[in-house]
Amino acid sequence: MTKRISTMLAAVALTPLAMLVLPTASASAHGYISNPPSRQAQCAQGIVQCGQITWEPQSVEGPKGLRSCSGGNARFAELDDDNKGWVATPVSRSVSFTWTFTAPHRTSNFEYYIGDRKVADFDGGGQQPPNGLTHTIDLSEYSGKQKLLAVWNIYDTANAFYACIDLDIR
Ligand SMILES: [Cu+2]
Repeated sequence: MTKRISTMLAAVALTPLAMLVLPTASASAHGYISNPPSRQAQCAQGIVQCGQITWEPQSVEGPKGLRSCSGGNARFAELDDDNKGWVATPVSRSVSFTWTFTAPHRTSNFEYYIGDRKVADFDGGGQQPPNGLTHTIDLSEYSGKQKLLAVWNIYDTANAFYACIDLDIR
């Protein structure tokens, strides 16, 4: 067999593998709020000791409409535990939230909740968000320790990504 033919055969042999790998890679391309550090960010940074979420803080994906920190994922259930020692970040009453995307999905909108109340909603226009996207929210009606839930609703799937951020509003 010539070298050229064997190279061609190797390329043919690799193609089905690449086709299997690529959709998986794009499906795992998600995001989370990195600053102030969300619960999954605190896991990833080793601020709090956690399980599987430590290695994939961008993967808290679940059906739209949930109001939980884990997005309904049993393997990330510890994110719902308010007594796990999350560090509440001291902030002033105007707070900027920065997203890290491992690759951006087209976006319906971003919602922010404290308790049952929606405190902010940003339209995504069906577009891919820029990495480092930052939303600034007025939280002057709140003070002290608060748990804020951020929801990233995806435009072209039934899913959303969830992140809880523990704040100490001063
Ligand atoms: Cu994704």
